[in-house]
Amino acid sequence: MTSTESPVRIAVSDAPGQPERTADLDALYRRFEDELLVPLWTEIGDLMPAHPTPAARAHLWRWDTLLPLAGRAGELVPVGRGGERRAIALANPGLGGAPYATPTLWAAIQYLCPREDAPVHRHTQHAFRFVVAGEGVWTVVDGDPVAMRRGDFLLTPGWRFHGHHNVSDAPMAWLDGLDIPFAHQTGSGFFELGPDTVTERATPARSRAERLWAHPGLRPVSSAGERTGSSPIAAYRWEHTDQALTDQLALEDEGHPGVVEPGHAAVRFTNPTTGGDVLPTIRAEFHRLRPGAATATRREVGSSVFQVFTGEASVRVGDAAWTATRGDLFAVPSWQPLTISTRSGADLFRFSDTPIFERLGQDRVQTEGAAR
Ligand code: GTQ
Ligand code: FE2
Repeated sequence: MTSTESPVRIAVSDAPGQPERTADLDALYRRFEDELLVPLWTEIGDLMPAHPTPAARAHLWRWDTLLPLAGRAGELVPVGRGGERRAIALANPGLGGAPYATPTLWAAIQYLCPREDAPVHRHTQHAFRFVVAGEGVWTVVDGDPVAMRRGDFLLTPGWRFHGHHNVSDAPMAWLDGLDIPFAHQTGSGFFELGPDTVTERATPARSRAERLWAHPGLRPVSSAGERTGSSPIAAYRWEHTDQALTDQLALEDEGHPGVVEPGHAAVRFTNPTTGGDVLPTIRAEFHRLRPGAATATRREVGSSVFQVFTGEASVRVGDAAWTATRGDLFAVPSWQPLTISTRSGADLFRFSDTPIFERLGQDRVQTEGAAR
């Protein structure tokens, strides 16, 4: 479109302090457009709202819908070089069809057929896997095979070579979480193929990373496997997560502190070298609500994705409300008030981009209208 036919996109606002619309003013605004310039005074309400008004929307994806579609992809679409992974991403309805669960977070269901391999590659984007059901796949991270089983939370920090192989006779599906949208929107990602030769075929119950790093309150005196920014623990096993949550609720029964709020136990997966988050860009937590419990209504800066692990949860995010059951995933945009309650009791896995905002000093949390 040439400058002569382009309409003046800039609306002259009725706001106090704005000049009358005149031919001179229109000409000025047209010149701004020609020169790819935008004055702040016409945009400020949108650009700098009083509080976050994210484009992303609260949305629920049902596991009962996702799993059969992933299985159908398993029948029709091979896994190999090029496509790399049979991963199907959640696309937030507010983000224009991009494969972004939120502006920063990728969430996908990945599916491997029996005896299938996903080839080795590496990327600077940080990744984790969470297993809502099934077993039989080993993810091999820098040559270290890591078993994936129900309830496990597994890490593939950025720039580690990784491939997956299913050694069993059953297909397996799991949740992938990565900071792909953050890397894509900021133009900060790198990617490299690994060797085409198939990876390590061993299937140990515990990875070398766990044997070195996953002992409560203990770390090796050597720095083997230690990296800045990411946890060296390759897998956080369900038995430990489950026990921590069970213990929190038992302590509550005995009148001792530890739960987040009545009937709500929660743990955060941490980097044992720092006590901080497992990945530079991603926080991961596990929440357990007793039957009949409800969370306070909370909003916070940054976005998150939840997956129900067990039970049935009534979820309210802003104006949206759903009943979510096992495997269901939902996105919570920045600053949207979130409340979760349950009649049956529920376990929920959660991940978020909070570390980004904490690092930048932009984190805020508000519970029941009271800033903390
Ligand atoms: O398993 O390596 O969902 O590289 C997206 C990108 C999974 C993986 C995804 C990936 C992977
Ligand atoms: Fe990958």
